[in-house]
Amino acid sequence: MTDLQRTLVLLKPDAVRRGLAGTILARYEAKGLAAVALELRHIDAAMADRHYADHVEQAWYPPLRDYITAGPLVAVVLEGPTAIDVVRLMNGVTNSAVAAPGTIRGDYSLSNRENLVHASDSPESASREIGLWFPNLG
Ligand code: FUP
Repeated sequence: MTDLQRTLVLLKPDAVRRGLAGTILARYEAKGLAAVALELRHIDAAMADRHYADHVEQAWYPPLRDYITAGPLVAVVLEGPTAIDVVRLMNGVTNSAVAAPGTIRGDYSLSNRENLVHASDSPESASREIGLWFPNLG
């Protein structure tokens, strides 16, 4: 299938802390996406800086770094047809307070920072992020 894609998804520390990791992963699976790599990780500041390389200069980055390193998260590579856009649609917009009901952020979060999930936003980002998180994935 020519539109088969992989995307890097993080079930961020608030998702794990709140016991929502399984619920969120189940939604992706029910949609038809397959996990091809999955790992519980507690990352340090250096890894956070690599993952959020595009954001490290933002004023809101230091609290974001504190949050993403505060506890374990689940890193997942999901695969399926047009997976990159599908997962972004399922996640909803960044600010959970205005994310549409029916999306993961819209259903389970009110926060602009603690918004439960990350997903690659383009094929280039997916390639970079999958290489960063799962360097041995074939
Ligand atoms: P998204 O692609 O929806 O995950 O959002 P961005 O890449 O724009 O931002 C990455 C993360 O930075 C968001 F998930 C939450 C955090 N963020 C803030 O903490 N404050 C902001 O004003 C914007 C984003």
